[in-house]
Amino acid sequence: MQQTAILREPLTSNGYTLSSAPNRLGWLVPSDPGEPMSDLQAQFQEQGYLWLKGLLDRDAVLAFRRRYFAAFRDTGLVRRDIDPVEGIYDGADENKNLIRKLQMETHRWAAYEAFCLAQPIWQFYEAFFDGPVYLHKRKLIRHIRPGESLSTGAHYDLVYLRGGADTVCTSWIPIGDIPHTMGGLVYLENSHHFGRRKEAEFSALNADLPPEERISAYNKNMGKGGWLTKNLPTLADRLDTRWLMADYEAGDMVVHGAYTTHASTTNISADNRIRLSTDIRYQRVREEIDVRWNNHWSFDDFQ
Ligand SMILES: O=C(O)CCC(=O)C(=O)O
Repeated sequence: MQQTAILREPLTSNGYTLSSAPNRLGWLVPSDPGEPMSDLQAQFQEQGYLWLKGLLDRDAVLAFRRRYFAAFRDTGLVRRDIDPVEGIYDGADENKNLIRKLQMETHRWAAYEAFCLAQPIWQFYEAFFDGPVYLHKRKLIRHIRPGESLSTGAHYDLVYLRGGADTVCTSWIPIGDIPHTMGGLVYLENSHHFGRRKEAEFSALNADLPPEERISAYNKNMGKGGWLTKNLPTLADRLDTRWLMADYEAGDMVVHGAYTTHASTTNISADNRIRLSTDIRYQRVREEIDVRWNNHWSFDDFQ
């Protein structure tokens, strides 16, 4: 039986309020990374995602959170009088230029590279893919302020990675605890089937476009920014399914497939905490790699 999600405040995304009816909102199913790999693979095939609890060393994740926010201490992003690991939003006098500059730098830190290449991550993928793996160079760290009006719209990742294998997986890693009120990812239940159908439709529509356009998330047949929609409640109604939320903890890692639809909600942290997360992509090294992801993220790249 589906349980009603009891929320203190409804979740919103880009101005839309998610229904908390039990057939529209639910919880992500956690997985134990210690389970046999064949079970995890079967679960991934069935769900389109794996929420691996405690795969990573919690202290190492929190140390990275501290390091990240410490770098922003002179920008007005975080409160200076509190341990940066807390990531408490200041916002009184934000130096937006300096924040942008530091964002470019943090994406290029060797320490960030090392974080993304932590042994539990690549070893998980080697077992999951049953062979040597590749980490895409283009990786994203996102800090989301409380109340920030723009959330990630509903999309599946293949739209941005069509130049490579559709077996590519995303690791979404909370850097710090991210309870559902803090705007972490929500997943549309069973949407990996929908994603495949949708991509077949896009392929047919894109067939006559020049090759570069055909694989672009921004061509004339796609929604703005490659998103399917910003209207999460209507999408769930249309597919008669649920958005699945979670109380993520530092040490967790979610793996989602290239067709699994996901989005984010507004960070409504009661104590003004900034959501920090990274999303990075792993795949089999032997399979086709989308060359457009062969460089570090920057503000003016394609996404
Ligand atoms: O963290 C977000 O808001 C978006 C992340 C995302 O779209 C992804 O992990 O693929």
